[in-house]
Amino acid sequence: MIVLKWLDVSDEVRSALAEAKPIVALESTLIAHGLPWPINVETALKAEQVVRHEGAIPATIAVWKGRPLIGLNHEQIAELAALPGVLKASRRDLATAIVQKKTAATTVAATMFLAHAAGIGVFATGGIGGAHRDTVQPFDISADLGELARTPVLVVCAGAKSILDLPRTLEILETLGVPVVGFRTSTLPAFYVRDSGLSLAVRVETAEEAGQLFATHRGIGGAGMVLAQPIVEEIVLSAVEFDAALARAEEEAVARSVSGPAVTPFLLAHLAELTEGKSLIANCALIVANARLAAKVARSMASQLIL
Ligand code: PSU
Ligand code: MN
Repeated sequence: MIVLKWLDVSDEVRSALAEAKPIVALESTLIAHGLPWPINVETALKAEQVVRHEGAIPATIAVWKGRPLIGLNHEQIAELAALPGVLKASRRDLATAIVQKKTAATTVAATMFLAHAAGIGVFATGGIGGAHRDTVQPFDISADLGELARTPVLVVCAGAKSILDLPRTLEILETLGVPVVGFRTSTLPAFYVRDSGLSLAVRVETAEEAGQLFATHRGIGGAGMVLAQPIVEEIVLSAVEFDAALARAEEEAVARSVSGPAVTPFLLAHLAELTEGKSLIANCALIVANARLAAKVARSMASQLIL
């Protein structure tokens, strides 16, 4: 393994890397900004637990007091979850967090970047960022998309929230050469909602197939790939219920001129209020389910020698 001077790797993750054990990276923006306390810490620990249960090693990633850290311990996760005003670091913010010795939660983009720097190829989250709707945030396109175009990490998620402009997000991913693979679905899942109605070019039925596809994409010089798994049926929000809540949250965001990295956390917090917590239950369940699937894919990749 390459040991980088600017990157700390926990002992457990370090030995898992050395022994080529399956590892799943987990992000921290959803802990610090995506979910409220204490649901955030419970969800983060549950995600780690299911990864272990599937026989892989979890590596929750953040910047800890100015040091990018691969593999936060439970105390650090709990501290991050309760810390007010944590920086939300995308890729552009990592150097700032290091220089200013800040503790920062990492987005999908920053987590992919750090996971790859440490030698980890599989990553689970709730939803990726994307292109925001023109009515709310024109020109706001998440750095997650650009990172997927250049960093060879598999991102297991429940698609993206329909707070985003999903058709545009999917088009951008296509332009950037990022495969978006449906896990037992032929359409893009939309986070709380199982089906966005947008067709995907490829679907797989098993974790092994997903692992083989990603290994091949990477092996031929491709970069990131999205594996999108729909939320389980029992806790899905109805599209009508969700759309109404979203419309109100968006109006609020426009009225208060919320912009930049604050947009997603603002919309999420308002959705939770407007759906009386239902969006939160759904959010946690899908994060845990994605962690489980990512662990299965990581395990299958560790046991196969593809390309
Ligand atoms: N989508 C969610 N919940 C989240 C995020 C996205 O449903 O918490 C977080 C992820 O960390 C993602 C980031 O990478 O928001 C995207 O932020 P931005 O649009 O500012 O790039
Ligand atoms: Mn943005």
